[in-house]
Amino acid sequence: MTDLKLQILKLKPNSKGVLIIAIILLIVGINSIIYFVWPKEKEIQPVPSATEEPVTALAPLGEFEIENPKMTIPLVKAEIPEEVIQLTISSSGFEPKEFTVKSNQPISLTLTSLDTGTHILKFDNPELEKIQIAVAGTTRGISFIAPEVGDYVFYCSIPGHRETGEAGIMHVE
Ligand SMILES: [Cu+2]
Repeated sequence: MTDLKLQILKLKPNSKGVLIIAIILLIVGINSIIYFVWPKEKEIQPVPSATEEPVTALAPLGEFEIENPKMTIPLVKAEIPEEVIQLTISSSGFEPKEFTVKSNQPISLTLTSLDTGTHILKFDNPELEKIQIAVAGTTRGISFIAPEVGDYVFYCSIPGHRETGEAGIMHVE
């Protein structure tokens, strides 16, 4: 009997010890999860936004950034694809003065100046403020997504040019 009591007495501190060890292991385990897993998730989160690539579309003049259309370098007129809407400009105005495109489709415009003066094609609509082609005896182009259905007035922004007839209308249908 005394031997059994001694054994129980010996056991009790042992089982307490096991419980304490188990609690310590549990705390260490939870801390490890918080330390190793949580910060990693936080580090991963900003990565996609930092490497986000601009959304592009394909137009007759090639790939372009939808949110940031840019005027091309000077182009060789003979190499411009057929699907491109080609305008000319001189002191007597744009030619053609009107053209039609389809809404929400990628389109390309080129502008060729027939004289040596500078001409800059711009649109009245603030939605199209990024669409500009500046030429001086050259041909340049720009690609963009055609806006909603409607008529959009374009003009030459060199002072005095609009007043002498350098203006036209882009019909979007
Ligand atoms: Cu002009």
